[in-house]
Amino acid sequence: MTQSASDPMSEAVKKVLVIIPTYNEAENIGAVIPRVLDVCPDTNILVVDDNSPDGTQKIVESISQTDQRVKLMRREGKGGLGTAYIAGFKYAIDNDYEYVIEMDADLSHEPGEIPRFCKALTDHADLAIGSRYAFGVSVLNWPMKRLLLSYGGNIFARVVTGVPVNDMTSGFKAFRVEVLKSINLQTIRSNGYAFQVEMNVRAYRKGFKIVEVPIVFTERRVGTSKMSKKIVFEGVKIVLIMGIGRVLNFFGLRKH
Ligand SMILES: Nc1nc2c(ncn2[C@@H]2O[C@H](COP(=O)(O)OP(=O)(O)OP(=O)(O)O)[C@@H](O)[C@H]2O)c(=O)[nH]1
Ligand SMILES: [Mg+2]
Repeated sequence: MTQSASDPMSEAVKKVLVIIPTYNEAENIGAVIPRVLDVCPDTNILVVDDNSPDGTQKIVESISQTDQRVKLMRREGKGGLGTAYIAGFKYAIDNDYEYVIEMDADLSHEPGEIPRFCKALTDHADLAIGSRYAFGVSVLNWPMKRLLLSYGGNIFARVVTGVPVNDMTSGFKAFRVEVLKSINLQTIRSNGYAFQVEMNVRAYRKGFKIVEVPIVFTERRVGTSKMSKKIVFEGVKIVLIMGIGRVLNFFGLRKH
């Protein structure tokens, strides 16, 4: 039997890497890894840890010793989400992975959604974004203040950058590796939420096909948030810079 491009079985032949950045996720990482591997036994997982003081690395190390699908990248100190992902993307490119999934460690992202992301890529998307705002709002247990910040920030990012995506800041998404290869990762400016926006803008401006896959996002139950005012300010600044770039492009004053 031949397999068509949209045949879910053909996903099995794709080399998939799930990248999970961690900082102090000892309470979550031991639960999330087996759940991902349960749903997607053929994937590999790369945990990029920034020398978490709570012993996250020890847990990952002990899993990786008995399961070759699990890999640990150790970084010297807290360098931010963006640089952690860029290190993971380089690993994916160097090791010939074809699909690269971004996912948080805190169980806000349901591993059961990963096959839908892979299917979206197999069905010709280049970037599949797990969207909390595709149909109204699908976020559980967030305080109203946090929801308004995220929802408002997404409208701001969408309007200013002109990228037609409802959830620009989602950290649950899947790339074809060609997208990552085509973006000059060294020139990515942002490190917090803006990192997600910047990757989307770069992919969109290069003409890659972006689709949103509706997801339900659940607030973390354990561990602490790394969200800060600094991350929010960085987001506003980077979005405005990208908006200026858009205007310059429109008037032909800058090449991308
Ligand atoms: N390697 C690395 N991972 C990080 C860093 N900051 C955050 N992370 C991880 O990135 C993922 C997302 O961070 P969260 O703190 O959950 O941020 P968030 O999801 O935006 O916010 P909350 O869920 O509300 O806490 C988690 O897996 C974190 O452990 C960092 O500086 N380095
Ligand atoms: Mg989180």
